[in-house]
Amino acid sequence: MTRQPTTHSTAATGPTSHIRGACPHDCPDTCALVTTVEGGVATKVQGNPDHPQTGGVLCAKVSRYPERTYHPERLLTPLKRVGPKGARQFEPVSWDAALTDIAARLTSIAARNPEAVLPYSYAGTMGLLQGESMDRRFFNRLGASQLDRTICSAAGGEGFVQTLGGKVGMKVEFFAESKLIIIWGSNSIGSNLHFWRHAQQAKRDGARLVCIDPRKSETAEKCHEHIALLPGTDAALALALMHELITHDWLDHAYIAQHTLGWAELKARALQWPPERAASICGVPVAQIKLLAHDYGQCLVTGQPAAIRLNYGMQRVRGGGNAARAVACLPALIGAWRHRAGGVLLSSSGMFPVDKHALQRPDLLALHHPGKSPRTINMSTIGNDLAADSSASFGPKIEALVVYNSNPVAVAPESGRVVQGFAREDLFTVVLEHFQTDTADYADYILPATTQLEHWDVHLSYGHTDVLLNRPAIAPQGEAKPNTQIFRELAARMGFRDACFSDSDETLCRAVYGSAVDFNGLLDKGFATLAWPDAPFAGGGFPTPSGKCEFFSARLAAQGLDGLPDHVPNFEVPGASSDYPLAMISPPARNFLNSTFVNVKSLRDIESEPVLEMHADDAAPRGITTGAVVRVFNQRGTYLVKAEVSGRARPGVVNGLGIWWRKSGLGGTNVNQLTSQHLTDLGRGPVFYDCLVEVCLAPAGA
Ligand SMILES: Nc1nc2c(c(=O)[nH]1)N[C@H]1C(S)=C(S)[C@@H](COP(=O)(O)OP(=O)(O)OC[C@H]3O[C@@H](n4cnc5c(=O)[nH]c(N)nc54)[C@H](O)[C@@H]3O)O[C@H]1N2
Ligand SMILES: Nc1nc2c(c(=O)[nH]1)N[C@H]1C(S)=C(S)[C@@H](COP(=O)(O)OP(=O)(O)OC[C@H]3O[C@@H](n4cnc5c(=O)[nH]c(N)nc54)[C@H](O)[C@@H]3O)O[C@H]1N2
Ligand SMILES: [Mo]
Repeated sequence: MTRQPTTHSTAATGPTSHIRGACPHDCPDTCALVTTVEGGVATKVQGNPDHPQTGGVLCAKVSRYPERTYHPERLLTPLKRVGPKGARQFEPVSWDAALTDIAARLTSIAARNPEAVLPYSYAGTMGLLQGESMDRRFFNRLGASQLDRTICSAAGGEGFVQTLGGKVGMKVEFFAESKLIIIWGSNSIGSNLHFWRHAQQAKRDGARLVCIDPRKSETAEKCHEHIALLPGTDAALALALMHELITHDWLDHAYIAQHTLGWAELKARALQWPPERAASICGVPVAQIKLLAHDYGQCLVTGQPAAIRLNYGMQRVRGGGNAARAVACLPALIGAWRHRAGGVLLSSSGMFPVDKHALQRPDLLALHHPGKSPRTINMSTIGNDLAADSSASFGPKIEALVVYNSNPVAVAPESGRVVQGFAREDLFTVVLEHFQTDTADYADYILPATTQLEHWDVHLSYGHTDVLLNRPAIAPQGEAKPNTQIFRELAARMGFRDACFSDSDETLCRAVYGSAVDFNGLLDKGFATLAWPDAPFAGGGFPTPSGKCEFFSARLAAQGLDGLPDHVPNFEVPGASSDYPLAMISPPARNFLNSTFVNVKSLRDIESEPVLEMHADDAAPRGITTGAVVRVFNQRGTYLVKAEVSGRARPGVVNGLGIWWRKSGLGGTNVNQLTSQHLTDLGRGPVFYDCLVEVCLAPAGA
């Protein structure tokens, strides 16, 4: 936690101002920022002390914002490729030349079939303007392929939609009043710092904290109990907890009868999961499962609130959707929802009344391409999809990619395949970026984008219930432009005449929430709190079709899927006979945000270099010691990295902390060289943590 923001060294003179903004990063905390501007230069970025969710405190990463913004490697002009694909040979060109050529190329591809053009974006900025407005309008108007944005939260999100009816749950501030907090699949200290403050408050007031995570993370070591289960076994654990609640009758029968659906079926399923069965699958002691069930059940007996902070770490495996479903059922069993400090929170994003239609204008598609419904490409299988030829089932070969707010060459699974796709000489690739990322290396054109300090935006949060506004604090650096402006200008050059392409950023800001949020209040204060009830499901009222917590999902059953949650084993389950006996997970390094900040020196200095954490039991027989360069490999590829023999790893599981840029790795690859393009049981998400590998000492000089 950093209270003292770094000061940018540029000598600045002139008037000083303090500009209110919002952190743009893909993180549940969505902090309110105050940027100090001296003589036109941003010298400090601090947490807004007036915003209760931020409490004046930022993480180490975002307090380095000036360092990132004024980084000597910031892209400041449009660049055009002049060498072979991926050779990193570019020359500066004018905006006019770049946009004119890009428009001509896209127009000629779209004239044959607009679905040959694919946008590729994720949450490099979570801003609703810079990530979900003009860009979406542009591709809807063009009739381009749609992108299924699954890379992060699709499986868990779908699990919650099927069970609770949406990405809804407890208000984060009430965790401070809980008496039992289960932190499930999350390293909160690293990735959800402002939640951790509430957990600390609860701990001081006598709450018990339990962490469920294969890795002994910074968070796990500060909880009273750490359940270090094998990756992908969370549903088995949740079902065994249900088994114990049932057999001890730690059940809120009235809540179950009134506010749930499918109890008899769920009960029969859970009774197949005695703790002994789960313990052998999860690789944890039976006693630990019984103790957790006891603690959870006692909250019902004593009338104390029990809360679960689920995060996305546990859904990046084949059965991730089912696991999220199983966990989402637990609070109803003990009536935890009756308390405002009880229940579960995975994501609060479903609580925000964003007017997506006004922002994205899907009607442009119907207007300009009547009767057409473009195919959808899953961003998590981009490696395979870039290799696919035209066919009746796939549609046209992908001929053009427009990438923004994402770094797929580093973050998408099976990056060997992703690189092959991006290296296609016949693929026309445009990348909107701040930096020359691994993805930008493969571009035909790189267009310099503004950062959060340089543009307008409006935000939701997936960890709290406040809307935030971001005002620009400084002028755009070099010739950088906001994504909104780049798509506006591209639309004009493509001859798109629809009036919505002239909307200013301020008009877009007002459109995000329409009349649901008082925009003048937002301009005034920088944030606004949603009217979400304190104990939203105390009396039922879940946003499911039945209005109940759906243990049994008729919607899933109608798709031919299991209507009940179950343990779905990983695609890659470790076994003694396997060529690849170790499970690898790749959770984020604390001082990076996915692959963002990897090039910010002060943060990279803290992380030092890519490492693979290994338990001594796995390292010793392989002759591996801390600092040794090891080869991590499987049928998909090889990753060279330094080993760290560490108590953070459990036996049988290695932790390859991410997400480094490939070019900063020893052998020019990163962990995603090893991950697969398989998809989750629900939501079509990636399975980054469902991955077997072998590790050996690398030959000297490797
Ligand atoms: N500092 C930092 N903060 C971040 C991010 C970052 O990269 N760095 N990323 C942001 C993003 S994009 C997201 S989606 C959010 C969400 O955050 P998450 O993606 O949930 O990331 P973590 O909090 O690291 O939690 C993942 C935890 O799950 C554990 N885990 C792995 N496999 C399993 C499993 O099978 N079961 C269980 N129970 N646990 C498992 C990992 O060891 C890790 O500690 O965080 C955001 N915040
Ligand atoms: N092995 C492994 N892989 C993973 C994960 C994992 O845990 N393990 N986590 C996955 C998860 S949860 C996620 S969310 C994805 C994240 O993957 P991405 O969404 O691709 O996130 P980043 O790697 O942070 O890349 C975001 C890029 O957007 C750029 N950017 C930021 N703001 C702007 C802007 O305003 N305009 C433009 N044009 N560009 C901007 C940044 O410079 C950065 O390069 O990675 C996934 N990949
Ligand atoms: Mo994510």
